[in-house]
Amino acid sequence: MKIGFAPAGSDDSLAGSQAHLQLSQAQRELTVKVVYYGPGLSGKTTNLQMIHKKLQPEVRGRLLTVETRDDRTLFFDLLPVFFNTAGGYRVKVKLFTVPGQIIHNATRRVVLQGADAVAFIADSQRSATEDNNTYWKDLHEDMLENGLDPLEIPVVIQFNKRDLPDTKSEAEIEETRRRGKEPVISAVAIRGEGVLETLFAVLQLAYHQLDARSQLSKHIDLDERTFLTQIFSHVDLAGTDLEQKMNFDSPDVFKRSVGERK
Ligand SMILES: Nc1nc2c(ncn2[C@@H]2O[C@H](COP(=O)(O)OP(=O)(O)O)[C@@H](O)[C@H]2O)c(=O)[nH]1
Ligand SMILES: [Mg+2]
Repeated sequence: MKIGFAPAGSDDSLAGSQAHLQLSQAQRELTVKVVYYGPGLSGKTTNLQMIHKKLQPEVRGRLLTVETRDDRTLFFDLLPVFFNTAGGYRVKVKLFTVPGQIIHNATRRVVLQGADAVAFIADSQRSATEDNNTYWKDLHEDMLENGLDPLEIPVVIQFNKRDLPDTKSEAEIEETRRRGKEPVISAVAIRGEGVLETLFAVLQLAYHQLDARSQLSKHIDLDERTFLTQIFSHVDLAGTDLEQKMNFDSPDVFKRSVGERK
């Protein structure tokens, strides 16, 4: 399968040496790509479905998802999120999932192409430990295959399915958190728990990655706070930790808000 990610190597792209930087000055458009990666059935599609449900229609596109009869996603899912900056740039955040159930699948690899950040969705059940480890290894291999530097592309780890019996203990998850550099988030995606927290963490790291690469704050006057606020002011945050974290009281936050599509 071919997926048409336009390379940003054209003359009008800033710092366009990296093929996965999608900042076009001519089109005044920035594309941020986040990939939800992980073993089959870990809950990647469920994460995107929950995000879609909680996003206001004016910033979200259609969630494209293709499922087979046995309820496993056959192809990738795509959820586009849009907003416009005060400086007239259109920002597109594209959330992709990989098809997980086919080992060493070429499609899975292609979907990772051009990723700015990755949310690794692990299944907390003990029976899934081996699968998680295999896919964690595959993630790094797939990154290298796509010319992505695993040391550079930020990853957030979500331990999903915390509601099920015989899952990793909190102490074990804490141990993972302590040992690695990646943020680790516990989730029950079917209930929406931890889903927006994971999205927030991965978008924050995606911003850092893009800013380090192309100085977004300087070139398109898009700072981290505005980037995150533009998205999360259009998300139903009720009952999440993000309610406290995001402070939308400041009026200048809304001055920048355009929030309309096209
Ligand atoms: N118990 C439980 N089931 C979940 C959770 N998240 C997803 N599932 C279920 O796990 C199955 C696979 O989820 P899906 O999102 O399709 O996984 P994907 O293959 O990674 O896209 C589905 O039946 C989901 O309803 C969760 O937090 N708890
Ligand atoms: Mg799926």
